[in-house]
Amino acid sequence: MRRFLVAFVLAIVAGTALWAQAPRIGVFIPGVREGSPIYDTMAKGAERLAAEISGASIKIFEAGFNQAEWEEKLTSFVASGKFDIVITSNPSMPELVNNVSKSFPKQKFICLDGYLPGNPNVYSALYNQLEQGYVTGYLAGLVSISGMKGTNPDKKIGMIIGQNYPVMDKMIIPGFMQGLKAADPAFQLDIRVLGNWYDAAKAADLSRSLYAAGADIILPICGSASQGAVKVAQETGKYLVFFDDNEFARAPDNILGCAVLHQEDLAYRSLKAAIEGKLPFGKADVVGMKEGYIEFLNTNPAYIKNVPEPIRKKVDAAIQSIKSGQLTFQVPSL
Ligand code: RBF
Repeated sequence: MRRFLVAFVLAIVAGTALWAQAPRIGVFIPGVREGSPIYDTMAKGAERLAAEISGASIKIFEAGFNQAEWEEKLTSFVASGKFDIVITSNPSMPELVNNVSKSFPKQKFICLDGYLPGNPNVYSALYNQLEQGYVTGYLAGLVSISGMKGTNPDKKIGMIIGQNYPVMDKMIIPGFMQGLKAADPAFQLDIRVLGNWYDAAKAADLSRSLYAAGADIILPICGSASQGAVKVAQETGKYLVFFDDNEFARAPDNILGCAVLHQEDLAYRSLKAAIEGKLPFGKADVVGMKEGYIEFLNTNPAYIKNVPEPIRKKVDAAIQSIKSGQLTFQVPSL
């Protein structure tokens, strides 16, 4: 009887786990890990989990900046048959994952920073970047009109983006714009498109031209090219706000605020759930401030030093109304 019970319990445990053997995790980076925190943190989350499971293996593959090659590279990655689960990230990946999934119907995927409901082999999670944009824009607008050192009377804020894509055009930019307008409806957003995610020299040129045109604060969303924006902000005594990661250390006097994505935790938790047989494949989640996956770093010492208290209080109030559900942002169809 006892032996039967043990066997029964073991069978249940094995049945709930997705795989009988130690998990083999594949991390597909559509770009380069270095200099892009959104990819680096995904890889870190996967590494953290793999380190906790005895026998687990992990391979991190960087597909590089040529987007035309990604689908073929993802196909080879999957065709190797070496992975129980493949995790990737960015809003263009769901479509590629969906295509590759048709040829490899046994392969499970996790797609972060993307939205794809309905494929039974894919779990995806999209950040509500309307919220992230709103808080960052609100801060930028309030500082820009504050008259503090480094600002000017022009109601103009700059943005440098790697490229246009639906999440950028329908969520990040509109959210940021809405935040700016909440500070003052007269604000204008001057957006420059870099055309890639690595050219720091060109990002520096675009920053100089934005500051010269009257922007006092820039939001760079351009991967490792943001190094150029950091350099110019420091040279000119102007400001930056950041997405994705805690970037204060890169320019503690020039970075006003960081609205981070907890991508490491999302990668760790979704992989862990997949391995335990608990991840709802086929589902697409939307996560934001309430769920704890978007956070504005309002207690960072650099933020407290750089931003006057009355502005911080207004920003805190905005964060509170988002977290309490008083201020909501409907995710558009992408
Ligand atoms: N963000 C990066 O930081 N580095 C990249 O190399 C990068 N490449 C991207 C490529 C494509 C096709 C798309 C759609 C987005 C890319 N992003 C990249 C942006 C990223 O997904 C995210 O929107 C921003 O980091 C803002 O959170």
